[in-house]
Amino acid sequence: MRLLHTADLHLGRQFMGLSLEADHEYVLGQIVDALVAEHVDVLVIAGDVFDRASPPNSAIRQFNRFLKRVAEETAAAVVMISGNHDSGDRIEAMSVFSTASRVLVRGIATAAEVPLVLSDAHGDVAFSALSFSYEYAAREVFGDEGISTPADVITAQIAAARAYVPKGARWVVVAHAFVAGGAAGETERALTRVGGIETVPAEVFAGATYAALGHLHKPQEVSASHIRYSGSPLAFGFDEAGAEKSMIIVDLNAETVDIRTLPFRPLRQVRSLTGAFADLLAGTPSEDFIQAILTDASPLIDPMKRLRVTYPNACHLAYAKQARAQEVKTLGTGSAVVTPVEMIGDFLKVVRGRDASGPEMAILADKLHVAVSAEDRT
Ligand SMILES: [Mn+2]
Repeated sequence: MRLLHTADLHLGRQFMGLSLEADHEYVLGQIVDALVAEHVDVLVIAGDVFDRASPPNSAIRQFNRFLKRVAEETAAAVVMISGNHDSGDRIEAMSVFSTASRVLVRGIATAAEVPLVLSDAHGDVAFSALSFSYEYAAREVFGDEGISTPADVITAQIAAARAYVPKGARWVVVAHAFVAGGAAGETERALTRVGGIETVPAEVFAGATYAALGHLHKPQEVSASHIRYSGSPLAFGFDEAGAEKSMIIVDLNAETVDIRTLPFRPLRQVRSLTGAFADLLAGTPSEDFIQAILTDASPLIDPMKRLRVTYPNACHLAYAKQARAQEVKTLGTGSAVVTPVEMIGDFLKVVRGRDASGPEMAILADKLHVAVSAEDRT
């Protein structure tokens, strides 16, 4: 049986104020194409379908069009859960009249975690869809006041799911969680509302043939090759500039699991360009999302406006000098023995790129001495 695993679509999201609708349309089309070309049996979407609990209507219509294409143009079953950005009730609404033999949509956690069971020549495969749930909601669902962390929530969901897995069946667990050891970027939102430990140990997935995870936006396996994040189809921040995004094709064989990735082709890439302003202006014009790091020594007049002539979707600009100056914030914090003179010397070095001269240091020491003496007198 062949799965296509994706997650973190975040439909309705913007990139620094710029609409991603066309970019989403492009990758959703690639998912449909892959379902057809790869003869996929089950499409798995592991949460964060939408970017917000109340996404714009355009995003809802976009997802409806996508599901309609999956239903009409492919033979794939669909297993889908809510993520922490979704409204669980909104996702749950899609399950009400869905075809029970082909679709499992879970927006709200349930104590009756009945899987979708499909079969092939090797036997049954059970799909448990563990929707994202906050602790307070899970306490009510499971009647357990002891649930106080995301790990407690998943543990309760897994126990509920395991009870319904047919004996001898291969077991796919779909979840939206932060598994310990995974690498987060800058665009994931914390899973706990009041702080505290948000990670879940990989051991909770013991017994699963494959764990299809959502939440972390970078594609990665965590602790074992069958416990995996597909990552988001699009880069949502400059921390992922140049990173390749992909969907996962999983073949569940009789005893083994084969995993490979299919790269997404982005409509517009996310890129970071470093260089002198004049060189960047002379670069190849591009519709990509651009962050420009200028190496020019002094600030320029209205650089963003001029940059957008070449890069209409340039959306962030910084001076390398400033980026370097930000490092000064950490100066001296690692060591308790930095003297005021040394600290100012470090500051001058970071700002100007060279050490303070001997005479400068002498002036500094003198002025500091005067200032400290004046303080002592008051
Ligand atoms: Mn997400």
